[in-house]
Amino acid sequence: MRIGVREIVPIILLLVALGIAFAFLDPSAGSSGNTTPISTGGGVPNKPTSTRTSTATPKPTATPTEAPPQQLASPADWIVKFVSVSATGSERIDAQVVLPSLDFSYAGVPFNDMRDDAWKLVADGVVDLPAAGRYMFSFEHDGEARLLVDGAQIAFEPDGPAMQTLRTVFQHGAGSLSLRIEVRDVAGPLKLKVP
Ligand SMILES: [Ca+2]
Repeated sequence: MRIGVREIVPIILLLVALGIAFAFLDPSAGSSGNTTPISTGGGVPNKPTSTRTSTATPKPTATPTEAPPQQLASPADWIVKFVSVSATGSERIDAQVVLPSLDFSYAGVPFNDMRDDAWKLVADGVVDLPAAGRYMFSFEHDGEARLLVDGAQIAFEPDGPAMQTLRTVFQHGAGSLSLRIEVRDVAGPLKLKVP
């Protein structure tokens, strides 16, 4: 069977028509199409994609989590105890005083009836936190130092040859926070300062 021009021309026309129809019907071909209506149609499904990009920005939410900790406010009052510690570890409160700030420096004993390198300062304060978060607290000390929050020890620093800064960061909920600083005289002077 011979295929003549009369048969080929309708076939080509049919193929061209099918090709044009396919280009309009297939949305995936729209991006490659040059006609205006198709490129406009292709632009519409792009918008949800860009919306997803903006929706997928919980990064600002993640940034506050990594924000620097807040400086813990100092308690309005400190209850300071001078505590004798015996060789067996038993403790006796020799004096107690309420002070607005802490700045101590003792080359020897604070009272004559106490023994050198056998006593400690215990300072208690309460801070009311307006919000939960990460808080930073630091104090300077010479002597063996501990920091307790709500009765639990969260930081310890042994005695050193000079004044040191014990710095700690911790998480705490809103509300009342009990702070306790302990500095024990183990050798040399005892110093404590809360900036
Ligand atoms: Ca000492």
